[in-house]
Amino acid sequence: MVNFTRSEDLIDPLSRVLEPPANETSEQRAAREAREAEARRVSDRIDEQIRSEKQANSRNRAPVKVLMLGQAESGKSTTVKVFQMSYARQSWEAERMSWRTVIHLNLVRSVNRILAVLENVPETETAGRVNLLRMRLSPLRRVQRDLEMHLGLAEGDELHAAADTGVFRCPAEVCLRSQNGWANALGLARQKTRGQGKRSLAEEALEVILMSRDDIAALWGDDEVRTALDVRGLRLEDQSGFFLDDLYRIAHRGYEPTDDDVVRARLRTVGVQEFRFFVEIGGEAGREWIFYDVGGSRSHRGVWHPYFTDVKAIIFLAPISVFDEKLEGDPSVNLLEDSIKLWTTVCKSKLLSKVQLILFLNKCDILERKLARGVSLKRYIPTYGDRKNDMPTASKYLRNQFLEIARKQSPEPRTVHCFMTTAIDTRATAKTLAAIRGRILNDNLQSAELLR
Ligand SMILES: Nc1nc2c(ncn2[C@@H]2O[C@H](COP(=O)(O)OP(=O)(O)OP(=O)(O)O)[C@@H](O)[C@H]2O)c(=O)[nH]1
Ligand SMILES: [Mg+2]
Repeated sequence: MVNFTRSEDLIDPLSRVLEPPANETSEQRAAREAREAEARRVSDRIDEQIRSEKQANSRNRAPVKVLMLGQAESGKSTTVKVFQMSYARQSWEAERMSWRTVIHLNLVRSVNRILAVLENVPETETAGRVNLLRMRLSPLRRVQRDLEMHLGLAEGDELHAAADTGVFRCPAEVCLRSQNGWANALGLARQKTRGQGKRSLAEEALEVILMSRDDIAALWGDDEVRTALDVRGLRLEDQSGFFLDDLYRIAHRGYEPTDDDVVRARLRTVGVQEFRFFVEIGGEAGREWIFYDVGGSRSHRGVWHPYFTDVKAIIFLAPISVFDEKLEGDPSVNLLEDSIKLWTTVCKSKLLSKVQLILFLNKCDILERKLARGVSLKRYIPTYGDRKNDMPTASKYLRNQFLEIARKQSPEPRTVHCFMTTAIDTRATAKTLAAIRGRILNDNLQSAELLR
């Protein structure tokens, strides 16, 4: 039994050992005190060492903050997805299924887009076939509406994800808001539209998609339809959220999105979305990375500014395949020009002059396909001159142009790490991110692209 009141009367054997001997001489006492002083010094040194190790550890463990910049559809969110897929596998796996409905909506949108583009095909045999399919596929218009509603969007709106949780209406568009990853935004919307004991709109939509599969296949598989789309400048294969080639795999009750499907799914970001991942593998396990993923369209750029301070690095994405495309809503602006202007602004900024700049010249796969089918770079970029219209020459030229802007416009000499990327190529992007991770962590500013 423990009796606390008697504890003072008891003599602990250890305190006896530690007491100085009763008949100690003055020399013995001096020697003992010297020993004790030395022991104290050693102990203080160890304490100090532990304290500074703790401090260093907490500095090392501070979250790494990265800002993703670039115009709309440049691949910012895609790059964040590949980071999550590579280093925060648990949250990636947990969120994967929430992309199913987005992918089904991406698919249905493609079909409705084809039908809309071919609305006024002149009276030919193809037009007859398309009109028949249009009639048979007309329920997909409602399916698109239902899926958009299921995801918290209004009819005809693009698919969006943005900061904070909830669905809100911003000028001319409805957006999904989530600060805590994709699943939260998408799952939240799903719960909202699911009644008690009823099938969700997404489940009902899938039934209609299943019934329409063969007609969708007939539409997409029709060579003359493809030609008509080509003539009208619609190359769906090069567009975001293209899943028509995977129709039978995706339009399936047991469908579970693969890593590649999630990376290729299109969900537009609005405002600034914050992603927090705890790295699960390697020596850096446990370290938190925070990505600020901004909405890239022009109307959303006003909210970027507060995120310019306090980040360790910026990953700027410029989709170099867009050299022959126009800005949505303002056909007077060439998309590559818009990207170059944005890059110039970022390079010029005094606020960002100390931040590591990483440049992804993205969508190289689409650029390569465009050049291979003869789309002329010179026609859109006269300064390209008579250089070869091939991938190695074009990528070198564009890379030099972007790096030259950084060299000329940066307020002080700085390093830019430049990579030619295809963000949807998950293996290659994971490799690039692995290289970048090390550089960001070590503040290693030495590289071949050192600009002085
Ligand atoms: N073919 C191809 N598609 C890409 C590449 N990078 C991204 N995409 C696709 O392009 C679409 C747009 O990518 P996002 O990552 O959503 O673009 P974003 O920069 O976040 O766009 P906002 O959120 O509107 O600012 C997605 O469907 C991606 O799968 C690429 O290198 N090649
Ligand atoms: Mg985005």
